[in-house]
Amino acid sequence: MPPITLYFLQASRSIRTAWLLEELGIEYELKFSDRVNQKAPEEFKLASGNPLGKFPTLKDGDLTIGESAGKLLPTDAAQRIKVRQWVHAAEATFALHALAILYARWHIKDAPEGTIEAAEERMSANVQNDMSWLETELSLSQGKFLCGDHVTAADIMMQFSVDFILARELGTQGKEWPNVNKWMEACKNENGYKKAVEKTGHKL
Ligand SMILES: N[C@@H](CCC(=O)N[C@@H](CS)C(=O)NCC(=O)O)C(=O)O
Repeated sequence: MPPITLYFLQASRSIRTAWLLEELGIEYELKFSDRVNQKAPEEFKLASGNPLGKFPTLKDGDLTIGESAGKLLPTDAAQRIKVRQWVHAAEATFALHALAILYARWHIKDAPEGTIEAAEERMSANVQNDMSWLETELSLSQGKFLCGDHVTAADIMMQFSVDFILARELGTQGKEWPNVNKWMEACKNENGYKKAVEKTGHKL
């Protein structure tokens, strides 16, 4: 069997899949690309075979898989449902709200002075709502991760979205979420995460 290949775009959600593969102990080959003008280069998109040209993309033989949501589900039914909730919230809620702000910064360059800042302040309400929800849920967890004391797919999906929000200050407006910071530290101290970062050079 040829190894699984992970197409890894730098400074992207690709870290989720690398972390997941490390947690599962699956060997993989890495193909890297940096961004050019914030985008993935055309030849990298073509090589990956992903019709959307988005990353991470995973290739396993004839199978090409996009979308970073992965495995690592607990056995307890209620906990599994919670994990699935976070897996979807990472993209459909946290990333959605934060990316609206990022795209405004990227694409509305010729707006009159102050327009983007004003729009950003309004759009930040969603991000802050999301972060407060996460802050409360973390206080209710029985362990240092989102669903107890072990890493699950919930942490792997949510970690990137939240790290990105904090690093780019997308809607944070100077606010702090202490439980979120503690959880982020716990994620970054995980062996699987550290190995993934070491192998890929991931850096926001
Ligand atoms: N929902 C997808 C989103 C994938 C995505 O948008 N990836 C971005 C990087 S974070 C990308 O490949 N951008 C390159 C481009 O648009 O050229 C996932 O979770 O994997």
